[in-house]
Amino acid sequence: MSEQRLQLISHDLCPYVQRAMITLTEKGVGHECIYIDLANKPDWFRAISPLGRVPVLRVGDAVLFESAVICEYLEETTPGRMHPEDPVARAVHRAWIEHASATLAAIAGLYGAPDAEAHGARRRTLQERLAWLERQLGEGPYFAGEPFHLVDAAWAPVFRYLDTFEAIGEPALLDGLERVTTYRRALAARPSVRTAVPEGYPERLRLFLARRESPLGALARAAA
Ligand SMILES: N[C@@H](CCC(=O)N[C@@H](CS)C(=O)NCC(=O)O)C(=O)O
Repeated sequence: MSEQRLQLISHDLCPYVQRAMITLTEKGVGHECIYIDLANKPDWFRAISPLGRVPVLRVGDAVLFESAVICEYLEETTPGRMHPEDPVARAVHRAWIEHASATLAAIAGLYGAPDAEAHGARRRTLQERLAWLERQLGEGPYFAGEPFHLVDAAWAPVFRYLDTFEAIGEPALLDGLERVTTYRRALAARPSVRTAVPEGYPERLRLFLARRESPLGALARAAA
């Protein structure tokens, strides 16, 4: 167990921060959480963050950045395995964490789509990513059955976006994807997932979307 003081530098809407939060909660690791405004990054943050992005985990004097690196560090240094023992299975999980990141990029593409045509094309890209997940998933409830793994912490924030998209009127994205639908439900019920975002998250996300000049932005404004 790490003896050093852990400080997580966060942003209230960041899906990559959620991965670290979920991992910290699953492993019961004490930490301090500091939220920053990414539109107005504090000088102290610029001074320690080479990429200027959250999450950052401070471990004593060391600065860790990139959510995958942070989660792997926590995996290695704290009790409770969240990666499979088998090296091939572990590599498969890491690959699907990458796919979750590509899916988050597709989500950002969707809410940033400048017009209806781009919106349609980007919806299809996102649905293709999710269809790949459908083919990969087993009986559930999680990615690899009953145990909750790091790969599950990586996918949970994907579905949190879909909750808000659907609440503001975007048509469902998971039609016909039964395993993904079951997975989404199981993740939403997990306590570590529920507590990975601050109070008022759905409305904060709606306001973030409402500032986008995009079809999803228009839906978010209309849902006020
Ligand atoms: N690959 C990174 C992505 C992190 C990321 O994109 N963070 C965003 C917020 S969700 C950020 O800090 N953006 C600020 C910026 O790029 O200036 C990770 O996995 O940690």
